[in-house]
Amino acid sequence: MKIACLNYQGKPQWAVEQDGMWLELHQSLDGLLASGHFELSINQATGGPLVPVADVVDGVIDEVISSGQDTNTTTYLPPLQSQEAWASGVTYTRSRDARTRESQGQEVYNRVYDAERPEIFLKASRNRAVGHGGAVGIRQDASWSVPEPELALVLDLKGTIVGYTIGNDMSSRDIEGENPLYLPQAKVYDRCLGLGPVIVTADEIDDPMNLVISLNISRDGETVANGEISTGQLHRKLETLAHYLYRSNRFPHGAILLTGTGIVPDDTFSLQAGDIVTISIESIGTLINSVTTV
Ligand code: DO4
Ligand code: MG
Repeated sequence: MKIACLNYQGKPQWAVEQDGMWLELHQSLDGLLASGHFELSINQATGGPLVPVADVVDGVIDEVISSGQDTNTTTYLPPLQSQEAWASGVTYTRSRDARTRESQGQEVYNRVYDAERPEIFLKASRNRAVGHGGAVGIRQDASWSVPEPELALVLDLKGTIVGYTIGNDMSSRDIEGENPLYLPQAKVYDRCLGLGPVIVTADEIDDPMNLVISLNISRDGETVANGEISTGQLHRKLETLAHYLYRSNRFPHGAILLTGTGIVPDDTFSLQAGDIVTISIESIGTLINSVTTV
C-alpha cells in the first residue's frame, strides 16, 4: 500500500492508493503509527475516492499552486505529521570519505564509521520539510550545498519499520567541513528536508537492503550532476539504526529515520537556486524538488 499526505482542496488530507485512485483515510499518520498495527489500521480507516493519482501534480509545483491560492489543484505534502525526522550519518564509505576530505582529514568520520554506535541527528520537523514538487533550500551563508538522497524509514511507536519513503538530507558541506560541531547549522534550516512523495508499506519491499537509489540534478534543462548507489552498500542494518534512535527515547507517534547518503556529487559541485533535484528509489518512487535560497 502507498499512503500520502495530499494538499487537497487547500487542506492536508491523508490518503491511501488503490487502483489508480487516492482514497480518503479517516486516520492521520499520527494515529496509524500510534496504533502499533500500521497496515491493519490503514485498511480499517480507508474511505471513499478523493482524486485520481494521475491528477495530482507530479513534478515541480508552480508558485501560484504552492502559495495555496489555487485550491483546485492537488499536490503532495511531506508525509509526516507530528513525527520528528532524524537522520543517520556516515553509513556508506562514500559519505565517510567525502567528509574526511571536506574537513581536511578529521578523524571523527573514520571513527564513527567503525564504531558500534551510529551517528544519528535530529534533522527536521514538519515545518522545515518539503514534499514532492516543493522547493528545498540552500543556505545563503553557505558556498557548498548538496542534496543527500537517502532511504527513509517510517517507524511506529515501538520502533518497528512499517514503511519507507525517500529523504533528501540537504547539507552545507563548507559549514560542516569547517568544524564538525557546526553540524546542526550545516543540516538544519528552512526547507532542509525533502520527503516523499509517498510512504510505501514495508510488506511491499522485498529486500530494503537491495534497492537502487539514483540522483539527477539539472540546471537549465541539462544534467549537471548524477549518481547511483545500492542500499546493499549500507554499512549498518536498518534495524540497528532504528534501535539506536529509540534507546532512551520515546516516540508515541512514531518517527522518520533517514539512513545516510551513499551518493556524493563531485567535490567541485554546488547546488544553485533554480536547480531541479530528482531522487528515485526502486519500488518506492521519485521525489522531485526545485532549489531555492533561504
Ligand atoms: O556527519 C555528518 C552527516 C553525515 C550524513 O548526513 C550522511 O552520511 O548522510
Ligand atoms: Mg545525510
